[in-house]
Amino acid sequence: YGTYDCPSGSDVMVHLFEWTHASVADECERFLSENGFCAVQVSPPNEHRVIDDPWRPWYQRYQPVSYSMTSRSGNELEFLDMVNRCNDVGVRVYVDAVINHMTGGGFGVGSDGSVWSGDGLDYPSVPFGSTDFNGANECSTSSLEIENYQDVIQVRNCRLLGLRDLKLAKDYVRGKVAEYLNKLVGYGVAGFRVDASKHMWPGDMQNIFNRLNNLNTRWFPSNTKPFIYQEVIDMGGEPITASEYTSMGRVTEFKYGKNLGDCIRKNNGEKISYLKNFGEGWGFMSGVDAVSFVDNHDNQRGHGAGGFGSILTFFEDRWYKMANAFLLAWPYGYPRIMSSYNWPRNIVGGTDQNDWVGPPDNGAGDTDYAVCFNGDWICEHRWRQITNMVHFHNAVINAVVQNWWDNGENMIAFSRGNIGFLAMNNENYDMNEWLQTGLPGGVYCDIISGDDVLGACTGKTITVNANGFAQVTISSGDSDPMIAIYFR
Ligand code: AAO
Repeated sequence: YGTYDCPSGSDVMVHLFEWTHASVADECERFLSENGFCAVQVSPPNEHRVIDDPWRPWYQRYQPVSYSMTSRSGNELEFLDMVNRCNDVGVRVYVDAVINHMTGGGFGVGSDGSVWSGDGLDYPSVPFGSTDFNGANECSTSSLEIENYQDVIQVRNCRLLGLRDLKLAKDYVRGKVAEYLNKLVGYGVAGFRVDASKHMWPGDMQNIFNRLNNLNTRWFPSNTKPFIYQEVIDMGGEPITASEYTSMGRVTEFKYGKNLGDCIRKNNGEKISYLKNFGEGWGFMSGVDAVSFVDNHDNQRGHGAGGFGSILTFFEDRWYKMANAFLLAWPYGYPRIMSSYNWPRNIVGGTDQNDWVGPPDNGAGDTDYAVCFNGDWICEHRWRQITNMVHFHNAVINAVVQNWWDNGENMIAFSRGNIGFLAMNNENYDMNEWLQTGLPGGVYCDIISGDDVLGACTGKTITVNANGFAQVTISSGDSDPMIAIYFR
């Protein structure tokens, strides 16, 4: 576990949050495969609660009802079709696996027609019954809720946000979870984002992972285990740490987006020149263990960790492009690009009043939504500056950082060996520097301001002399105050 093997020249994943299976399949064929994406993370595909109040929030999909396969994104056949089509064009599918818990309280009928009762701890379609959940014997709080993140037993045996906490110590429960994951592996799924991993005992998770089958040999080499990355929010200050999980797979590094956001926003005197040793030098987990990202589906709306004052999202598009350019140019972690839908964000007293709003059209019966740039779907992964940096990332993958330069404040530049060069100006005055790019002499196309279409550059050009030097000018008024060039 914890290894991943992308098709060569593709080394980035994208989270197509709340896209339908049909739209993901189309996107694999028409865009992701062409643009160097290794994998797509899809929303939980299993049966989930259907919530009326508020109306069909995105988060209903984090309340499993069963492991049958009709969700807001589509049905089982559509899921299979997506996995087949993405795999056929070399794009891996990673499933967001919600295995720590089932629904919150209440009762109802799920997205695939199954009855459920959180009140009665009854999920007959699995089936899970009351003895399959942690209760007063395992969890000491009278509410059965996690009340104190300093208490490891609470965090893992009590309920997260009221969500009925599966007794993963039990063989039967482990077996049902493994059966679900193996069904997906059989379909051709290549890996899992494991939701709420902090709330599961590493030993329980290891037991389940040990039961996982090898990947489907129609697309993958024999004896290849699923790629695992675990959602653990470790900002420091809690007894549960990311390091408890790294032996089983990668772990989400939430410090990355918070600290990068702080530097770009210049919070508390932070500067982008401090990014010189971004990563382990900042106390992050080792890059080979990490999934790195600017924002995720939680913290872009104030859930999870990070905070609106730090995390950058598409709502602040200029800064956001700078952050993603850095993410993709800098060697740390397995980068994940967020791809969002729009919603009427309305922050009052630190809380987004509309943090619940689900995807446009509620996905109801929809097969072909997720049309980029129609105002509803943001498709950050298709923004030129981001897509082109995915190509840059793949081109420089094996090259080390060299030729770091900064002005001590908010101008930086660095090369990746003799393959790629990035410069960024986050000052409110122009940058005009004679810099070593590391690159062979020639005329290069800046892939931030334009595209290199069949050798014809639609953006700025940068001339590198025979010694690798170039005059780098970036106006502080540029809509994207950076340049990126690489050798092809
Ligand atoms: C919904 C309703 C609830 C209701 C529940 C049940 O909103 O009111 O009780 O249904 O009916 C998502 C939504 C939830 C939603 C849930 C189920 O976000 O709002 O609940 O679906 O529909 C913790 C977990 C982490 C989790 C995160 C949201 O550790 O795993 O909370 N993320 C995942 C998913 C997420 C999903 C779930 C889990 C559940 O990505 O989408 O929830 O499946 C501290 C802790 C963190 C903790 C945060 C938030 O963080 O360290 O572990 O995350 O608190 O509670 C600073 C600190 C940082 C701290 C943070 C916040 O940044 O540095 O450490 O402040 O205090």
